Amino acid sequence: MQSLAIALLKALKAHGAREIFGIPGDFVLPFYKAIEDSRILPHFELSHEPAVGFAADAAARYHGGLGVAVVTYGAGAFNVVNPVAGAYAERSPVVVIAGAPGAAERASGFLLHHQARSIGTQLAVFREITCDQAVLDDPAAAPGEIARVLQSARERSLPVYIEFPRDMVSVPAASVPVLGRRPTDAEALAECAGEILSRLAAAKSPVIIVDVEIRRYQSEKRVAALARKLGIPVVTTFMGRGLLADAPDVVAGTYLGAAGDAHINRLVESADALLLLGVIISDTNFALSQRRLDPRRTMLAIDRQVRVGHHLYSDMPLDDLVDALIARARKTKARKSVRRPRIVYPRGLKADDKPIRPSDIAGAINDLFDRHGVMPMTADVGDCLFTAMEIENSALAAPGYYAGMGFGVPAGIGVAAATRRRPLILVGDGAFQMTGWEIGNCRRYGLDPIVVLFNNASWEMLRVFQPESKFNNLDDWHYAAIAPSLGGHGERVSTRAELVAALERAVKRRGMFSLVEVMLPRGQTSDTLARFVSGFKAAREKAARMKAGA
Ligand code: S1T
Ligand code: MG
Repeated sequence: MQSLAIALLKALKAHGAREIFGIPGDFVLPFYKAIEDSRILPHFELSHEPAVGFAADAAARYHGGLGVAVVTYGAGAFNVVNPVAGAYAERSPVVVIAGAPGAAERASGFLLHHQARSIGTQLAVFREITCDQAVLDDPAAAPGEIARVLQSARERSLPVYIEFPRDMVSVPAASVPVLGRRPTDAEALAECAGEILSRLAAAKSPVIIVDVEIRRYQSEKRVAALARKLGIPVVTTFMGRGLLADAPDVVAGTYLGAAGDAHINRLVESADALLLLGVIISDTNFALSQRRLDPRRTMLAIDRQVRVGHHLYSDMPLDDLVDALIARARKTKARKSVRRPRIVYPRGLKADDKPIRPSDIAGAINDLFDRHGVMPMTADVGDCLFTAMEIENSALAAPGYYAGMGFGVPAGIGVAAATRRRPLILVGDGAFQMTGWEIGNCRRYGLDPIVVLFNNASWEMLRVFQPESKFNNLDDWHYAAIAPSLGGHGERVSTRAELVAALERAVKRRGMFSLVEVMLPRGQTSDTLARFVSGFKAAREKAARMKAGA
């Protein structure tokens, strides 16, 4: 009979895991040995557990399966808390498998190394940032526990936690069943779809807004088909940027409220019916709206619930809902009143000796993609994420809602390892100082991402909100000069001509990572971030005036 470790690995694969990211430790060494010896899933070790979490998260976002992070007890597991919290916030199904002490150690009477307050503290912490948990301390129950937890990860598209005591790894275990999808109530589904369609049919200028869940439930193509059939334009949220990249005919752009394109703003805020599919109602998505979301004109499907006006339908999977809408929708010509605006992205960057502005980077990348094809992208928090809004709508993984720094480079490694495609990574110098060094792991896995590092020697996003603070001044670490010792190629650029040439050389250079370090002046931001900041400041002043006038 197989060991519990093998049963778990086979179950991960059967539920959609394609690879494992991890860092072993003594409490997880026996399981890690099974990972390496069994070769059931490819595995990639990184240098610090935050990167393990970010890589697993990004892999899941790109391949649509489960991300897997394997860490040791305590010191390793607590290191992965922040990326898992971000995965929870942004609905990415990461399976955390953490080693733990065995039964005999727990009964030893010792305080165990890596233990925090108590041996159970680790489970208590992960209960807060995962939707389901299992402790594999009973060989008979373990297969059923694993099946339940992995189904939760798939159904909810949220992280889950599996604690694997090291004395259980080799115990004989039955296979883990794959629990079938729970059926959706057909009558409720029909009623819900019918109500949504009648509201859309009665509207003069409806709009569909999409966000991350349409990717998490592999529904992008179906949403595009629905939009075409209904003749309704689609916009993405800030967080949903990059969705429907293969359906440019239906996507009008990204809704950024006051910070975004005026056409898109008008399209959304003048709409008399909004269908929000998989949309996280967060401040980063809607704080700059100039017209609050009105429940009477809004229909929201997220986290297996659908709210239509004041009606609530529960246990309604997004993919089933979209299928039901497509099946019942009557083909409708695009409503004349909704002119689908086209956003003009910066292109044709002049390769001259002018200094580089952040928005020039977007123009250079749009030109690069036009010449050599679009690359999957990851972005970190900082102005690089706002600059990404100026790059043609292409696949992007970025912490647009949770906004935790450090995501960009490890996520790019995760995407490269998971998809064997070559990602373009956008990262600021502050974020690179956190996890950018993981780029040194590319050589051993034969990965060759392109990294565009926005070096303004500054925490510029903080400076725009608090310009008087000196602590935003970072030192210049000369990142390009370090690249060769990490196994890659680095090039520092200061003019637009140098930027264009360096990107061209990078795209032609294969077999090692290419780091293009773009020197930017402090105090300068992308056009999009500048609009975001003025939008936030105006909203804050308006709130202060209302409070004063109250
Ligand atoms: N720590 C972590 C893990 N995530 C964060 N988001 C922050 C701190 C706060 C924070 C920002 S933006 C920012 C910090 C420190 C500076 C980013 O600097 P850099 O990467 O160089 O990018 P840029 O210079 O383009 O701003 C957000 C507001 O919370
Ligand atoms: Mg910076």
